[in-house]
Amino acid sequence: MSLLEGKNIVVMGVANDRSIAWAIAQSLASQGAKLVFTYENERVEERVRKLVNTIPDAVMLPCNVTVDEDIEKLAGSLKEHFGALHGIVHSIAFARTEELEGLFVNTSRDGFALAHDISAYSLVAVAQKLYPLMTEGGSIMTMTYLGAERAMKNYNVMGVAKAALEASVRYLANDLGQFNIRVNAISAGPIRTLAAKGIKDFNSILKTVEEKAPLRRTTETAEVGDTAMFLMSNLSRGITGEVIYVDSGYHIVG
Ligand code: 0WD
Repeated sequence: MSLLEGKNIVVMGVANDRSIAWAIAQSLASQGAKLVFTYENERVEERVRKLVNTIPDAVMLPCNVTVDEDIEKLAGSLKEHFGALHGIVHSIAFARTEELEGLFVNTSRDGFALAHDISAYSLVAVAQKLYPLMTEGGSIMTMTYLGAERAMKNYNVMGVAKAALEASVRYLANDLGQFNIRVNAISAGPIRTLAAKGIKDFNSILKTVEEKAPLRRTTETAEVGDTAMFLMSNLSRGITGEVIYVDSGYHIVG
């Protein structure tokens, strides 16, 4: 039995084959979901195309989440392509490298705004424009990190943006529940991806997890992928407004 047979899902945030969104896509495809991928711009287009071509019937559409018209166009294209939409995977974040080291107190006004726009508001913008396509109910998920709840070294403005993202998940869940649309986040342990390259001392963060996490190992993208698949499926039908940890249990001890 395929858990996602007949489900149409848009996956946002594949930058390369290490992206968490790519592992999520693999899990979703393995359960029979029909996928549309969005990519930020021409810079990543060819790299993403090579990946997307390995998934039968998958389609690619451009969408920079800071541009409202891009999201509106995406809504139109998804309606044409799918008719009804059942799932949204939001796996997007950005902050300037110089704001991801040193003291949080030095965060600039525009750096703060940029990080919040791309990493938190974009979920609201995407949900706003796409939920009308979820006429048969749906599941929306995003990616967060423990730095939303704790002051963690170097995570800085991204931690504050993730706190806004997690609060947005709760408000969106409360708004959209009446349409049988669920909204959740996965809080992943640290994983070496392009985005993680921006975080200073990332190696020592990984080492601490290996030493202290109950499972004594770091998180693999496939583990996040399988939890995302659960969240997109009917198995999670009673769960909304939740943050689910896929972090080898680190948050209970760290
Ligand atoms: O340790 C980690 N890697 C963790 C990541 C632990 C816990 C959570 N996360 C989160 C990230 O904060 C992010 O929300 O998971 C999500 C995915 O991150 P990732 O897979 O680690 O990173 P990456 O492969 O870089 O994907 C993020 C992508 C961007 O990549 P680059 O590196 O090119 O900025 O988000 C996309 C872009 O593809 N992105 C955008 N997409 C559309 N419009 C935009 C934008 N304006 N900006 C960034």
